Amino acid sequence: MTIRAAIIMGSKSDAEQVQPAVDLLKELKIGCRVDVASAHRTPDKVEQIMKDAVEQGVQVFICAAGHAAHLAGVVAARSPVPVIGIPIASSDLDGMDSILSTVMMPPGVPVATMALGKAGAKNAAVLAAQIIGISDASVAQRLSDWRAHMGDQVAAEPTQVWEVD
Ligand code: RP5
Repeated sequence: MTIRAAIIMGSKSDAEQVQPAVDLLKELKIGCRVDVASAHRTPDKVEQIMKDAVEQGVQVFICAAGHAAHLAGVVAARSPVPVIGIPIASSDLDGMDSILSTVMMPPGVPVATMALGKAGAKNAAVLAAQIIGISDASVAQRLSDWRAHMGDQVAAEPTQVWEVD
């Protein structure tokens, strides 16, 4: 399978929060690599992963990190392809630090910042699929089917009624 997306997380401890992105990319049959590397603790590893992933032809990076989360920004500084950031709540500030670190990029170096944690991870996979789907009709179709199914599930929820005296 061709590698189309690259997920990098700042620590193995982020894995549970990132899992929805992994699951959805698999469900949509999008080839992906997943690495653990820290912008602060292993900057050389981050750079090597980036180089390898770009050579492999990835079309989007998904970067998840907590605390002063610079991973997505560091990748965006050099990436020729779009970077999606997932802030992770892993510090005493409950993720406000990682949200601000990920979203407040300076002009010219964008990071498409998702919601915090698992919801953000799922949305990162959806956005990645939309990006890849621009040039791959089969991915676009699978995403469209997935979204329709998601809508059907919500639409099928019945009305709940209860009476009070
Ligand atoms: C961040 O620090 C990581 O992304 C993680 O969210 C947090 C804690 O990392 P560990 O100390 O669990 O490795 O860089």
